[in-house]
Amino acid sequence: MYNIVVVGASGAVGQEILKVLEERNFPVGELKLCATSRSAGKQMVFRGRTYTVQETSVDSFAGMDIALFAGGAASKEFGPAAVEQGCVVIDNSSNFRLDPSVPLVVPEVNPEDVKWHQGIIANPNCSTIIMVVPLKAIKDVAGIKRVVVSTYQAVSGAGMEAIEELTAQTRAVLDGGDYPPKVFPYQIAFNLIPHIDVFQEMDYTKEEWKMVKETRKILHDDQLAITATTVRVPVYRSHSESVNVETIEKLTAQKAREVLAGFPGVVVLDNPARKEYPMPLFCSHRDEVFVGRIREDNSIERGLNLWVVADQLRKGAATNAVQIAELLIKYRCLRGRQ
Ligand code: 2RA
Repeated sequence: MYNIVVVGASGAVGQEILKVLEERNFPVGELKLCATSRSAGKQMVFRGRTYTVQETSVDSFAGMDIALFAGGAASKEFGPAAVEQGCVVIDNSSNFRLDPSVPLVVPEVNPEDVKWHQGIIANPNCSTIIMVVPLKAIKDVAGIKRVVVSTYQAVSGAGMEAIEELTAQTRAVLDGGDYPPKVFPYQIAFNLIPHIDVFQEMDYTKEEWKMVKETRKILHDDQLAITATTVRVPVYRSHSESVNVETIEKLTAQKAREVLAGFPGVVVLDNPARKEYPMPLFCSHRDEVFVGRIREDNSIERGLNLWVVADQLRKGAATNAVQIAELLIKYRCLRGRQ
């Protein structure tokens, strides 16, 4: 059994981490739930037992094996203390993702990278995870020259308050009223916002650069040509992505379907005649990445179009983090016990 601390336990991702640990029957010994002072005192249930959320401090990690950080600034503040006290940190924030001494891991794609961790392993951004799983399947058989991706990201990617904002705003608009945006820069109800996170170089957003830089690191290909446009949509849960892939070798749509269907963690849902394709409503609360609308690109010789959907709170965050924890056990690379 392994002692686990979840930091940010009461947030959207933290709650999902607890569910995933329970569902996957993770061998949890002692469990500690931590968060900011705002959420301290809150009660949460795990395997039928009630736990009280404690305020995270540098002393939260003694005797623990794995610290799962759900996101935000906490890993910057407490990650080093957790490592010092013998934990392996699995961090869902962007704080360490591009640090060359920190592995960035998607278990179906680069599991072996877990082995060279020095105390911290980063969980990639949700939209990156969802895309790299099918990309890896294609890369293995045909190589990849270039990727063009556009995302349709659910509001829950921006946290609990964003979910509430969509609900309250939709009601207000339907009732002819007004609900000024707090989380998003504009009204999200009945709208799309092509702006996730802050604007950075070349007028791309940070979310768009994450998809570029993290994908190159996970696929071990610094030269990969990849460009992204990320968009927030008024959907509660599950991110969707239109992915155009230019391959090095020709890959027919039929062969791509077979390759994707045989890849771990992927479900192919692709039957136009029967109106079968992935949609957020039907892919939520699942751990797989769903791929459909698989077509040969009509405009180039070796290209494919894919429509990819996955629950970004599960595979895009909590499930991926718990899978990394499972790899730590499988590869015997926890720090306190070998
Ligand atoms: C979002 N990618 O959907 C972010 C969450 N990590 O806003």
